[in-house]
Amino acid sequence: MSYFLCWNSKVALKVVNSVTSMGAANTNRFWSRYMSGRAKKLVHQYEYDLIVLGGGSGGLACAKEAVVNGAKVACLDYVIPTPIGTKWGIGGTCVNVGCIPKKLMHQAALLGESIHEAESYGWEIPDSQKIKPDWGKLVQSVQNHIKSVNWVTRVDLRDKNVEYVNGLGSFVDPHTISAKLKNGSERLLTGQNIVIAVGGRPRYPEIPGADLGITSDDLFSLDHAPGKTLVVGAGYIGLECAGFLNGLGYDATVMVRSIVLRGFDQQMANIVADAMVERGIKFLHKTIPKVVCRNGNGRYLVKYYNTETDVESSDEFDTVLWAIGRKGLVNELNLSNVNVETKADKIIVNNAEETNVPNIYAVGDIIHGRPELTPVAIHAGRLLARRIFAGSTQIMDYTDVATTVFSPLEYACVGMAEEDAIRQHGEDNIEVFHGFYKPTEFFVPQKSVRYCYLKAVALRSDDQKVLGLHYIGPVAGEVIQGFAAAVKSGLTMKILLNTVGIHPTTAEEFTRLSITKRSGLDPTPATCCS
Ligand code: FAD
Ligand code: NA7
Repeated sequence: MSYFLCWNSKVALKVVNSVTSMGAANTNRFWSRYMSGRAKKLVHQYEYDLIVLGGGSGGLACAKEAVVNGAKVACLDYVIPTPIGTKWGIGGTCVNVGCIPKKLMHQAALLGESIHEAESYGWEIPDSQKIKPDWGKLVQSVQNHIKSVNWVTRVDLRDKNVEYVNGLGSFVDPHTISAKLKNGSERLLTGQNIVIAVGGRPRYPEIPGADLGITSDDLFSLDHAPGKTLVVGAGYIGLECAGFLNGLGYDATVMVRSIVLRGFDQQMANIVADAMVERGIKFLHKTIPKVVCRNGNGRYLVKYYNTETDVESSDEFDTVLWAIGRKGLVNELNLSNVNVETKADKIIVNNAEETNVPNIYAVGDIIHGRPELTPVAIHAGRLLARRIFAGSTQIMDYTDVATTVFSPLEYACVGMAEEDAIRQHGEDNIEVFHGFYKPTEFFVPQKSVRYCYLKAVALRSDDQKVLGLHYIGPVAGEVIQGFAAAVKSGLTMKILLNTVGIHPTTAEEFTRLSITKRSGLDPTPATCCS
């Protein structure tokens, strides 16, 4: 019994209660099975019940939840500076160089648009044509917010009794972590359980002059205005960065290697790109960079190659931004000391986020084959802590995760892309309801409604279960979040079309979807209320 009493009292109580209600033979069988399995993980023969490597979205959520469930926890976080020396505080990618600064810059760009729209609504704005953003001031405001979040995060960890170690963690053995501290010294920590939540960092291409470009890790704290910018990569991050740079008044070009927004519904992806072109963002399709070099005038000359036409061209830019995907930070972990299996710079886990080594787990961007999103990392981290320390059996459900691309005209979706639904169920078994729509607030300033479009991908069977919802338009994330809960609850077209809308909103358009693609009818409405 003393074996059990030394760990988390809540778990101990549950186990002891269930054991005392068994017969003797069953009890012995229970002990041996339990000891060789989960209970073994909770013995206090190490300094910590849990060591978390990485103080980002997933790591912090897991560490804090573990403490709530009685564990003694240390969380290591360390940021390796970018090639141009940018570094940041605790909180990980989302807070420092991801979602948060991105959303703030997106908002700054939208506000610029709103200033001009405001005139048409009667606001008197002196010299509105001369309005331009102050990049330095914007960066300062964004960084001030980030610093305040860093500070609150540290206080929160202290209040919750998570020991924060500002050190780069690597494995010595499955229960021992070496932390390389800022002053160059090393500290060894031992833990019963280890969670790897080290996330990823942007990739650089393997071309001459790649080091002359920056990445999203540098952009949000750049000490000078980016000017004319080439964004290489047409994924989520590339489009978002090009979008807000253009909105802030900088010339932006997106270089697309193959397709735009791989992994997303391609009809929607192309509408997003068309809407960006309408705003003046340039796209170099089927193009790859060859070399970047410094020009005498302080700008960068980029030579690039069109893989379809075999034509090589070049142009000068003030900034080259690599947005060609992210690499999991496995190299620094010394995984060879513990033989944790990896694939393409990511860690392989099963559906319970367990690696092939029994006491080592992984969550967040570092795991292979899962969405790289903050709420995914947070939810998975929390559930993992509950499974390790509170006897929970709930596993993370990675299906129907909603997301938003914060392109100038935003795109949000939940569930399946149309092409994936067709691939999985066959074209004859899928019904796609779609429509263009006209946001009321776009009429007065005569904003383009050309690309405001939405669709529902459903099964064609009787109840027409909704497989995916896709929306391009204002405040897309806010629109889709609630529908995501409905999709997760088994939404059907019948329920959706029986839902009374809120007028006048853009979200209500989902409740008015009446035209199917199969019908061939024109999905363009005559008025805002048709
Ligand atoms: P991270 O947040 O990356 O945290 C890992 C931490 O571990 C980092 O602090 C890292 O420095 C540290 N670390 C690494 N190695 C070690 C080590 N060996 N020892 C100690 N510490 C280590 N997601 C959304 O949901 N919505 C968005 O709008 C969104 N926008 C994004 C915009 C951009 C530009 C980027 C880059 C990402 C965006 N994301 C967005 C993705 C989101 O930021 C990530 O999915 C999320 O941060 C992943 O969390 P994580 O805990 O797995 O890793
Ligand atoms: P993504 O979504 O992987 O997109 C990377 C983009 O970069 C994509 O368009 C790629 O084209 C392109 N790419 C990749 N390698 C190269 C090279 N070498 N040269 C030119 N273009 C290249 O990554 P993101 O960084 O946008 O987003 C990652 C996640 O972070 C995202 O899921 C969010 O959740 C947050 P391809 O389609 O492969 O031809």
